[in-house]
Amino acid sequence: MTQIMNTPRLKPPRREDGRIIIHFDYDCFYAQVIENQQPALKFLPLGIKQKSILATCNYVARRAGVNKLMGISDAKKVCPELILVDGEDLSAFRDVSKKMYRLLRSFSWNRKLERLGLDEYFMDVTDMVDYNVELLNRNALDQSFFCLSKDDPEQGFTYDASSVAGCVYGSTVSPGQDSTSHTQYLRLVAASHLARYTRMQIEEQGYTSAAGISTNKLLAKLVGNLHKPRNQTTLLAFTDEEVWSFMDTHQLRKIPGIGSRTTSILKSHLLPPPNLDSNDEDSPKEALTAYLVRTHPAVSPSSLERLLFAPGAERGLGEKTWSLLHGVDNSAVKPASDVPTQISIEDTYQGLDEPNEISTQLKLLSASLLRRMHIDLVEEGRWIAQPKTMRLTTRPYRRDKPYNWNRASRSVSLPGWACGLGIPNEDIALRLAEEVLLPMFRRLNPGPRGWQVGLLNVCVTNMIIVAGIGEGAGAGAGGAGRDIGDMFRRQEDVLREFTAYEEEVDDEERVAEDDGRGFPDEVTDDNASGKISLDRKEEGEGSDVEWEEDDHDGLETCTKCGHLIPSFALTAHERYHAMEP
Ligand code: DCP
Ligand code: MG
Ligand code: MG
Repeated sequence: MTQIMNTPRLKPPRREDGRIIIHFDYDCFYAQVIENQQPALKFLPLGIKQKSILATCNYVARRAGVNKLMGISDAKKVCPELILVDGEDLSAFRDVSKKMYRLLRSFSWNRKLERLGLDEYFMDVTDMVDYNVELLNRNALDQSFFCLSKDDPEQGFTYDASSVAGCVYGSTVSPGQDSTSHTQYLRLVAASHLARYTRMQIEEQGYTSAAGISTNKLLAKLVGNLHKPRNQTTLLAFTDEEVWSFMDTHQLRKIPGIGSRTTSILKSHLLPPPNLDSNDEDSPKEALTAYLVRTHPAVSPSSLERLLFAPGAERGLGEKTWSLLHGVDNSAVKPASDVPTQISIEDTYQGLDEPNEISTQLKLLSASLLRRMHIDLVEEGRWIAQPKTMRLTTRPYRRDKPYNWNRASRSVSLPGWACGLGIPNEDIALRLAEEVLLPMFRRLNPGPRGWQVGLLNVCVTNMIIVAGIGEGAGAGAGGAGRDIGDMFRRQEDVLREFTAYEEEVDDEERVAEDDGRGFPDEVTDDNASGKISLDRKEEGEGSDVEWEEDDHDGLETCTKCGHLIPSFALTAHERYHAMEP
């Protein structure tokens, strides 16, 4: 869809295009993991089931009319021969995700490689691209060589630098040699070939993927969605207008970083009231495009700030939304790390009210958290990082209230024995549930009963890198986590969780079991224990959850500087003040 460009009423945000970023997203990720375990399934329609819905399905099933996040009964109606495999245990998916991450990391020079959810990665390839564009012989572009190592000039691949590898969105004619855009074009071309080469390497490991190539994370992710599966798209947009026209085609809700709250506020302000006689959800009245918001006479960074304001809401949300609408996203690709910033496990219930039910669930959650801690944080029998804080979050079950209604959390220091090795995990899990989680639960939910618990989330965070091991950010700088520089880097990691693009792979767990958005979902009885299942998950969730507006639960005001700090980061924050001269 082409939009007529209006002369901007307001100064548009400044766009930086100095970086080149590739976004990778695996095709039907969970389904591919299962197919690799049972290759016969590759040619049959396959759905991965979580409670009553499909977390994903393979492309054979998609061709038969099945969609991601469809209810199982609907999917079976559309495709009776659909094979269902249970996908509630995420361990296999996590393992593959980790392996692929390490493979991609081996290509990166600057180690700027960020994982988003389990199946997406951003890679900042600016340094590799600029080095290779510098080497180009502009008279023989079709016979170029892409160097993958500065030290070994033979390591790399030949490519045709006169044309983009894969699909293109935007100008189909390459800018002439004399044009100012020519070098930028060559940079994007080189990156498109690097993306293709990397995707081929991943295919050798048995996984197909899609990629997007552009100058920031937002544009790379969006453009990569255009040609899936097993394909890639490069955004050739050299002017502001070209970038805006790409952004304008998107539904507001599809823009990472613009959450459901923002969308619903803007819908209610900018769209005419819905026609109550019409049940058509997709009627044009429901559609709010980026174009409509960007060009609306009432919309400006300050009006957005006012509209989106809520107590405790992220500051600068108006400016941020305004920037995203213009395709501007200056957020950095975070450096690679082996250590997640937090690990959390949660489950949802239809109102737990019995002390023994709570205790049973806390024991189950504690055991699976401990299993995950061992998978992610223990290597060769040693901890590569140890969490220092444990947090419990609860929320009562109320169908008529928003998702986060009355959500409350408490954090405590994680006792040292929780990271004991050589003690059976079951014993530690039991002790954690009884000595740490239950007392926290009682403080969060005073009173003998009547709590009607709808959610329990157990999380460990505030990771301290164990000296000498680990190669990622914040690792290896000095003695037993006492090195000051190391400590600051760690703190940065902890506080980083509050940026719009949180690296929280672990939130995938939450999404797998709970919608994670700001609005309640329809729930149905799943089994007698009071657990619930979700009927509906929104398309595009999961890995996208990190791009949501921040969830401001559990924030505490620092008594020294007045900043709102997440409770789990408070210890690190206080250490920071203690270090000040
Ligand atoms: N996922 C989930 N719940 C969601 C969204 C995703 O459990 N609400 C899981 C299942 C997916 C994986 O995360 O396999 C990756 O999500 P994607 O949105 O990238 O979906 P796929 O990789 O399955 O499909 P596509 O080929 O469209 O990328
Ligand atoms: Mg995917
Ligand atoms: Mg994905």
